[in-house]
Amino acid sequence: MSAESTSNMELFQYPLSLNCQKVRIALEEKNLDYVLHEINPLKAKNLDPDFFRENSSGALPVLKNGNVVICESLPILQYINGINGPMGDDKVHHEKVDEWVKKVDEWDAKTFTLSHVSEGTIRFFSRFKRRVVIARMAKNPDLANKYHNKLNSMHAMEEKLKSNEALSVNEKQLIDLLDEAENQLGTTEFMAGFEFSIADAAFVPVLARIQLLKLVPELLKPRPRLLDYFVRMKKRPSYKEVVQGYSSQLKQMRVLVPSMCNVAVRKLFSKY
Ligand SMILES: N[C@@H](CCC(=O)N[C@@H](CS)C(=O)NCC(=O)O)C(=O)O
Repeated sequence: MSAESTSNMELFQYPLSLNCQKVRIALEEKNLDYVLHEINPLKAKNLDPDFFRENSSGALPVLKNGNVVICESLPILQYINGINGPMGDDKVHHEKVDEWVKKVDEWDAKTFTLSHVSEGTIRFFSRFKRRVVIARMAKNPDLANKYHNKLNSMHAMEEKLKSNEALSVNEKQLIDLLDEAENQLGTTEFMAGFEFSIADAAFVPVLARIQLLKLVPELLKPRPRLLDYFVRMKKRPSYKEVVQGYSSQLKQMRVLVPSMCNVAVRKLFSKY
């Protein structure tokens, strides 16, 4: 049993982010209390100096619990799992949980998602974001190095999206994950045993992303056990709470359109 107090738990996240969904599903499944703070990366809120100072990759999610600050979804998932004992108790294979969450983490969800978004949309947001970083760099000389690194990583992502080789490695990694999951579901109901665990919390948003990108016929239909698993997962309150509101392109537009308008106006008036 962890003696960790969870009364001050705060999650900095963005609801459309796959990595944030993993962590939120784990929090919901564990029935933990937490306060949500929405940081919209499309509007470059993750680059605001106060947030960026504590998390210089600017990436979401970030979990705070008192003095504990954890960036990156994998260590956050592991931390949540440790609170009051791991999910699934003796009904899950804990080594398998560990292996699986790492394997899902190794697959770059951001690259996969962006490779299915139109070049025009990516250009619209990334040009804006670049200008925000440059403006912030000038206004916050103490963070100049960190903003400079962020510019480099944004550039690296743009290059990665142009590389057919990088994209096919990313796709192959996903196919391997799906094949392994299909195989696993031949012996257990969940990804690492007979109960829901963080292995499932990490994986369910991957399936939701496949659905969002309309790739079910290609990626899930040939894997019937996975399809059935996804139907079962969608019935869970955690899915309904965290993912359902953002599970179709139409639903996402409710969130994306206001962000696009905000960015368009700020570009028009050079408000970075
Ligand atoms: N490895 C990180 C990846 C986090 C990540 O890429 N987050 C995206 C959203 S899914 C993000 O914050 N993007 C905004 C940015 O990097 O500026 C994790 O697992 O937490």
